[in-house]
Amino acid sequence: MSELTQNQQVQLEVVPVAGRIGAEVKGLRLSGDLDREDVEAIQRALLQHKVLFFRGQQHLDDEEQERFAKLLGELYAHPTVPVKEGSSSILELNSYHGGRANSWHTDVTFVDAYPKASILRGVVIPAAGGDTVWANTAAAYEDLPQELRDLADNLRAVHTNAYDYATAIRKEVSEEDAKKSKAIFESTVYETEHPVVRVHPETGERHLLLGHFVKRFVGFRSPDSERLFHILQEHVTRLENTVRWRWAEGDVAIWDNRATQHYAVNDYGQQHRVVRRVTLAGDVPIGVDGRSSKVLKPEPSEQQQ
Ligand SMILES: O=C(O)CCC(=O)C(=O)O
Ligand SMILES: [Fe+2]
Repeated sequence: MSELTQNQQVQLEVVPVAGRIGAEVKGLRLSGDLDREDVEAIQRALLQHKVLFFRGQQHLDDEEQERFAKLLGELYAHPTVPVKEGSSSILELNSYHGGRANSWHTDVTFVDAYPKASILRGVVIPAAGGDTVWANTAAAYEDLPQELRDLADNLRAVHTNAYDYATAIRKEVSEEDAKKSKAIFESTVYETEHPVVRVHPETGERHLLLGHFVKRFVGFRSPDSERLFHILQEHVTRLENTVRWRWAEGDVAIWDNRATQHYAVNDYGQQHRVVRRVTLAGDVPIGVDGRSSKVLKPEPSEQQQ
């Protein structure tokens, strides 16, 4: 280790998992005590690969996960879903309580400064199933024909947490639990207008900013909005742009939430699955034309109450 820390830049062992997104980082024990050089190396690898995977981090508990996360940024608590008891920012997704995120999304895009990254730890993992898939939203933009890129560059979309709930009904979750989760998730309704193409504040890459919180495109009738949404969103989720992770307990995944969407595959029936997430504060997106995102709801007067 001493040899490594003398180098200006620590070289991590980073092994790509798929062709366009995702890499496994080997031989690193995550903790709140990592050297600055290791933290910087993680940050560089994250910008390059967009999702990083770390096996064998069983030594982490909630507190140590938060301590590690703080090395990468400022902790961010979800605007409506309460944090896990006894923690300052852990969000638990438990399959016994309806925590099944099987729909493509970028986290919390219904607010303006949505999180820049999430750090997810596998706590209880089914023997088979329950993988998570991530998609590279810069590769999706690059894949578009020039004419569609030009169209997307000029589009703005309204994102909300009060989205079409019918599409999210899951047969493993009782109607009562589903209603309860929905009431909590939407306890304050947020709406934010974002550029459809976000310029990444660190890499300068252009990314499609879509996912399931999108309600409509500004200036479009809803049938046109829906059709156009599917055309663009399908470019994001093309298998060529994705990486799929087979979890083991103790694995940690970190994703750049400005550069990806993700989907938790709901193929494990009644089995137990628990993952815990810590999220890092992000900044307000800027589009290709230099315009920022804009909050529509809650209106400024409501926010003060
Ligand atoms: O359950 C998972 O694997 C991912 C859930 C999710 O969407 C998240 O943690 O943000
Ligand atoms: Fe998510």
